[in-house]
Amino acid sequence: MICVVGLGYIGLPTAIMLAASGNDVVGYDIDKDRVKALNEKKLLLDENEFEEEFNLAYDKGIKFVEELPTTDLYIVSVPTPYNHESMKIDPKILIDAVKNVLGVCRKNSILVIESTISPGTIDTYIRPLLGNNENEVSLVHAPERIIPGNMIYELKNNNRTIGADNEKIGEYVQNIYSTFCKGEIVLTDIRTAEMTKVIENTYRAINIAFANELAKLCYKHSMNVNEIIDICNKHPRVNILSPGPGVGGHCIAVDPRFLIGDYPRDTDLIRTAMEINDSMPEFVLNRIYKIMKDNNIKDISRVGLYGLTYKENIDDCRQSPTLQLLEIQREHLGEPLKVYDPYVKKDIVENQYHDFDKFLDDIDIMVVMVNHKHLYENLKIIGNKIIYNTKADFIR
Ligand code: SAJ
Repeated sequence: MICVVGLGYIGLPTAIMLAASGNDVVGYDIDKDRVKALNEKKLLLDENEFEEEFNLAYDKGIKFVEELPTTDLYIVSVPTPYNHESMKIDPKILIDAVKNVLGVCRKNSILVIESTISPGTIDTYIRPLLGNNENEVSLVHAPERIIPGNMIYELKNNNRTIGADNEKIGEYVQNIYSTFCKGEIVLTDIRTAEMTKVIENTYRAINIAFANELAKLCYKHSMNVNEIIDICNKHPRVNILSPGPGVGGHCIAVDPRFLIGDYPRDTDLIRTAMEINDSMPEFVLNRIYKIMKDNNIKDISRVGLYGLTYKENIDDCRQSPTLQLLEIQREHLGEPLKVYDPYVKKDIVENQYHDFDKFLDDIDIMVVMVNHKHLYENLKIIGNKIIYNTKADFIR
């Protein structure tokens, strides 16, 4: 029986896919409300194909429990935040989860860590928990690559990496994942697996930073950055990403900082890239002030931010550029801007609207922070608002 520890953005779909593919799965989470909701068949995740897989997993007998069960295979997928000062991983949640597993697991158990962890985390923080390892527990690192908004498809089709201390254990875990993953599952050592995951996201962060620096340069010198990028990308070996109002989420915004924290003297490019991405919310705020001045609008409460999530067509707001911008505005003692996001049903900031019409009535300038499909489905009601689209870099 496989126990998936942590039923969040990654653990829950992973548990569902394992069960839907015929594995005997028990899902455990420290949040008893979450476990209760899952036992009441509440989906908790709004992703394509998730409902079908969830129902199939249910039919095949997946269980959700409030007490950590005794078994011999655990997949741990819990948050691994970073410490803002040291820029190093904060492994506390992961350490607590592993300690709980070690308190109940059988002899010769396998403990797979899916959480994104900085290189050396398992050696530094997890291996010492095994002590002299009389229980002969095997550690494995199996980072995931799924992208919110396309999780089920990517869980089935993405290539994966399994880091293990020996080939036999690696092959065993590879076979488990291959029950639902049709991509190539590469076996390597644990430290290499830790490194590859963080480097993949760092590669993306650097490329986003390049697009963002181009956006700032083109704005300053009155050129159209999106037209330039579109033309450049017609080159067979050029693929410039899209500029935006900043970088959110708990991955691209976080993982590169693990490398900066661990290798401060060897990560100049990475540090500069993160500084560029981190500078974008303030860049947007300054452009808002300029637009207000150009249109003789003195009242900041006439400005509304469309989009609170960290990217399109999902409900995840973690570290979103809008939250970063509102924080800057707060630090400058500025009045909080109005905000509307069709995907965010709960109040998470001041001045948050849940009615698009009312939001539009109360503003003169709409700043598009996230290009949700909802926006393009409702263009007709926007009327003659001044629009600053931070992702398409146009102002109307
Ligand atoms: N963004 C841009 N411009 C772009 C692409 C993204 O500004 O061209 C912004 C987005 O708006 C968002 C942020 O970057 O605020 C991150 O979005 P994302 O779609 O790039 O990434 P995530 O965080 O949703 O998912 C990433 C993926 N990693 C890579 O693509 C290398 C995913 O495969 C990982 O599984 C995930 O991180 C993770 O959990 O590590």
